[in-house]
Amino acid sequence: MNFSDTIAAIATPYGAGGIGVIRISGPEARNIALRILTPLSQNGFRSHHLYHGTVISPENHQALDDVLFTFFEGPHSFTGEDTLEINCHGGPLILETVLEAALRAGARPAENGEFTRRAYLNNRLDLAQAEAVNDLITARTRQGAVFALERLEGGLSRKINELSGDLLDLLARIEVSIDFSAEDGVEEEAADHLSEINRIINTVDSLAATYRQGKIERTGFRLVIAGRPNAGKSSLLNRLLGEKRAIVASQPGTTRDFIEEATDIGGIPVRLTDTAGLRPPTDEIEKEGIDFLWEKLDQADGVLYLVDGSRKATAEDIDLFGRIYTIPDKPLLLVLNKSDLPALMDEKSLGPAPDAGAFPPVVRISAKYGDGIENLAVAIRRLALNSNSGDTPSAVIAHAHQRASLEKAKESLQRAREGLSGDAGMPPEIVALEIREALDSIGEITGKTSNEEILDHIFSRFCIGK
Ligand SMILES: Nc1nc2c(ncn2[C@@H]2O[C@H](COP(=O)(O)OP(=O)(O)OP(=O)(O)O)[C@@H](O)[C@H]2O)c(=O)[nH]1
Ligand SMILES: [Mg+2]
Repeated sequence: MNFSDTIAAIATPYGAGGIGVIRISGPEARNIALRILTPLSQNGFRSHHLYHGTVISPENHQALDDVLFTFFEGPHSFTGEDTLEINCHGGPLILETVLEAALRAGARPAENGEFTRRAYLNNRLDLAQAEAVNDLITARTRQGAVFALERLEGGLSRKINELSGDLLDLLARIEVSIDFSAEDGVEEEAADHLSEINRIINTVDSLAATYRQGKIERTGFRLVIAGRPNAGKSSLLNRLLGEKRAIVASQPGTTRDFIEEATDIGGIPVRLTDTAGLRPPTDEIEKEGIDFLWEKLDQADGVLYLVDGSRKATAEDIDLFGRIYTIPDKPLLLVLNKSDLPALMDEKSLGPAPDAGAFPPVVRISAKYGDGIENLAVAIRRLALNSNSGDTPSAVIAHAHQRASLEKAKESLQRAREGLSGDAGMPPEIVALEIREALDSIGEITGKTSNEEILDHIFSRFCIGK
């Protein structure tokens, strides 16, 4: 792709709106402005000033729209290039017409994310910030938007740069010790290096661990509600959504298909799935529904197992709970429903936990009357974030490739640590090499060491006009 020509795109979503924005960026932006705009004041236009004017056809000067426009002279613009923004009337036809005029006047259509990519190439943003632009646009909850804004403002980049700085310091010290290895104090020095590298590994680790929260804030937590027929699963779905979405009936086996809805629970975007009650199926439709459940459980990020606490536990209850409990790596919440009725079972009725220490958290609710729903929201949030406190860390990563880079850095650092401990008989030159590799891996997050392919992949997720 050529990044030195001039690009244009409609920057607002398709459809009718109060205003729609055309963005033009590149060396020809000023000339294009002169060709397609006639400001109502005749003394030209200054950078960063809003003007009222008319868009005209570059060939026959026919008026196309009455607009407000701003010219941003590079490098003081989002992209770092000369940029023109035209606020048109927000009709799709008008916007297409004005865009075509800009194209005929010397621009070419922008690719997805190309404005942001140019901002990155012109050092207006680093890669972590550029990705945060998209995360902010696509944020689904306030907390997700807060994290994205924090990354956009450089929170993650500062953390990464701090880490790189610490690694560079350590590298310098190790390289000095290579030159003066025969002198005294070598052992204390080695111990210092070792404790420093341990500290850095811990920092890398805790940053990598924020991925779960970052990803959930970005893409949502898939929570499946499972349980025996009549436990109140559909009642709970309706309660959590705040609307009557699923049929509730006293007849067991009411829900046969699965029902999926997205909602915000405790600041987390949650995709809830209500499923058919688990029991030996009575017909083919019910069998299909129950097969779906196992498929949905497979894809889920977590499971809410709901039981009717006003009934005595049966062998079936114990068996089913055991089956769900033993699915590996599937965070589980046990919810006892119908707390408005006398309790005839508790979590102990569901059999001894295979590993008593790790029994899932238990919440009592009444899906029908709403008791305990706030506690349940807190428990769902903790389950999603996999933390007991539900605290929010300062810098959060949100993309798999960011985590992969941190993991790679950690592996290099672990090898360097082995070398530093002296057991591996690794020469200090190799230790230094491993630290350099870790630096490269960490640099991928801010784009210091990224290649074209990674950049193509990242920016292709953006919309056109951003
Ligand atoms: N007293 C009381 N009844 C409840 C509560 N939650 C649900 N019920 C009742 O339990 C019955 C079953 O509720 P559903 O929500 O349809 O149960 P389900 O788990 O979706 O059932 P299936 O779709 O058949 O698997 C209905 O009569 C509900 O009114 C509750 O908290 N208290
Ligand atoms: Mg149901």
